Amino acid sequence: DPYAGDPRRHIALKPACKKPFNAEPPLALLVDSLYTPNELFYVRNHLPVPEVTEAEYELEVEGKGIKQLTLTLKDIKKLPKHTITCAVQCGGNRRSEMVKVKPVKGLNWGAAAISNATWSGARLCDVLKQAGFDEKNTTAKHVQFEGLDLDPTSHPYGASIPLWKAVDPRGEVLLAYEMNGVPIPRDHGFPIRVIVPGVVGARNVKWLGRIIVSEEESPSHWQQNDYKGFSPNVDWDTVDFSKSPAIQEMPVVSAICSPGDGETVKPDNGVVTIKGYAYSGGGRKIVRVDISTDGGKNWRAVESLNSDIAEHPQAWGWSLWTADVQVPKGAEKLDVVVKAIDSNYNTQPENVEHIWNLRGVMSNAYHKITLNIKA
Ligand code: MTE
Ligand code: MO
Repeated sequence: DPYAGDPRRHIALKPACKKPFNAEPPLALLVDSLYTPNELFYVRNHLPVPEVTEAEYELEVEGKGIKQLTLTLKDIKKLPKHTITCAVQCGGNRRSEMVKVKPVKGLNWGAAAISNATWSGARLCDVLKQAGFDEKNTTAKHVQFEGLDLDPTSHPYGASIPLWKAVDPRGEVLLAYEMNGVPIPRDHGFPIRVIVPGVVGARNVKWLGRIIVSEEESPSHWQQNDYKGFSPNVDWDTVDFSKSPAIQEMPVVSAICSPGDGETVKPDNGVVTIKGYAYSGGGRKIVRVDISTDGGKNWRAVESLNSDIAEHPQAWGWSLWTADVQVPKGAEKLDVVVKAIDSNYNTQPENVEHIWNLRGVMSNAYHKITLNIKA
């Protein structure tokens, strides 16, 4: 069993798949803290977790216009240490809502394939500088990452990001060795993972083994033939993956986490408290979350919106929000709807039908739940 060496996991993580291990925490636990505890952070592995020791760990750095480097963990820790708050979200978060429209290929994620943490490590731009990288002097356009996790044909997990994101210090791409102040747990990339702030989870390569500066995007399956969007009518007979760009920055999204869909709640003095998260890619800050309790006829902004202090265009973390909603006298149910607005004034699409795609990615329609009211 190639998965026999996988780490133990918290019992609260609900697996969507056990081998490879993929799991999300219960939605209600997500809103308990701005920084998701490491043991509850969602896990998305495509392959067995590699066994890497601190002493043996090596990172290869190579490619267009740079000198080849081999770095140990010690070498990486000698570079200036940088800490950021950053959410990581799977491209398939909230996929299960798309599945209700029409089947899609992919893990049946609920709305908790996203979590938020602080990450510390060396900046990728500092590592590239150490390798003699000079932007004026190169035809490179991408930076590729390879994991130390291998598929059955010995190909590593891989992804790439545009060169500008990698070399701009304000892009804050990290080779992270700490998550919420402790060494990164095995499931999340021990001892080094790339954190690409504002960019889809898939490019945040765990167990980083190699960095390649190149003219081409990563040739990996996950860059080329996965994690791309399509029109609702494109099916598996007509799809051409070469025609769509790979997802990088994610669109604005929000979700109601507590209470859960279909729950029966007892108002306290006629009030029910509703909590959730909101997030946007590309460092766009959440500026407002709108809530409706009558299925979208009337809206108001939630009164409490919390995030770390980072501002657009470096707001890499998520926001948690709380709304105290008044339950009309005699109401038996509430149709709660939320949508978030980011600092570019982008908002979410109303209907999931209109954004359905065969891989079930970027499922960011208005989030809707129904609550039953106990008199
Ligand atoms: N990196 C490696 N090496 N192998 C993987 O399977 N999965 C990616 C990304 N990095 C993956 C990886 C995907 S699709 C996501 S959504 C995130 O890691 C999940 O990160 P997490 O498990 O820390 O939440
Ligand atoms: Mo993912």
